[in-house]
Amino acid sequence: MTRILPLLALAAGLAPAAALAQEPAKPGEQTKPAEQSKPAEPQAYETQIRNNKGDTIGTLKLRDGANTLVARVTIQPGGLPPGWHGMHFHAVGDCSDTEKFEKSKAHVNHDQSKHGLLNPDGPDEGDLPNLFAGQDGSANAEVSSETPLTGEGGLKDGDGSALIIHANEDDHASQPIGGAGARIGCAVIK
Ligand SMILES: [Cu+2]
Repeated sequence: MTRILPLLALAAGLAPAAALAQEPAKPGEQTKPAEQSKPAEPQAYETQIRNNKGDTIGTLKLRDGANTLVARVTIQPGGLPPGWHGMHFHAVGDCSDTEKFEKSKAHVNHDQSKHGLLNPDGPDEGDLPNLFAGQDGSANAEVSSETPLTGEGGLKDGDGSALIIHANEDDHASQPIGGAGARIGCAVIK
C-alpha cells in the first residue's frame, strides 16, 4: 500500500516531479522544489542611442537572461521621424561614423540565416520588430531577440555589437534588410 502512494500523489498533481526524486520531507520540514530557487540576476547594462549628428536621442537598456535578452528602447521627443522604423542588432559595436553608421557592419548573423522575422529561411539573429515613433518623434518599446544573444559570444563578443534604427519600416522578408533604408540611430553595445 505504501508503495503506490507516490503514484497516487503524482496522478493527482499534488507532488512536483522534482520533489519525488528527493528524500521524503520530515514532519514539519518545508520542501523546497528546485523551481523556487532564485534565478541569477540578469546582467543589465545601458547605452546611449545617437543620431547622424552624434547627438543622443535616447537610451537602450539591455538585460541578459539565461536564455534570451530583453532590450528596452526609449527615444526622447524629437528623436526620430514619426512612423515605423526597422531595428536590428548589427555585428560591430562601432557608431563612430555618425553620418552613415556603416562601421556597425551587417546584422549579427552567426548562423547565416536569411533576414526577416517573416522569412521562411529566417530570421537572422539580429532581427527585431519595428519601432514606432509617435507624432512628437518619441518612442518606447521593449523587445526580445528570437535567438539567444546573451553572454560571451552574444552581443558582447570581441568587437561588440550595435543597435541600429533605420529610416524606414522593415518588411521582415526582403533581402538584405527588409527595405529599411538608411541608418539613422546607433547604440554601441560592448
Ligand atoms: Cu539594420
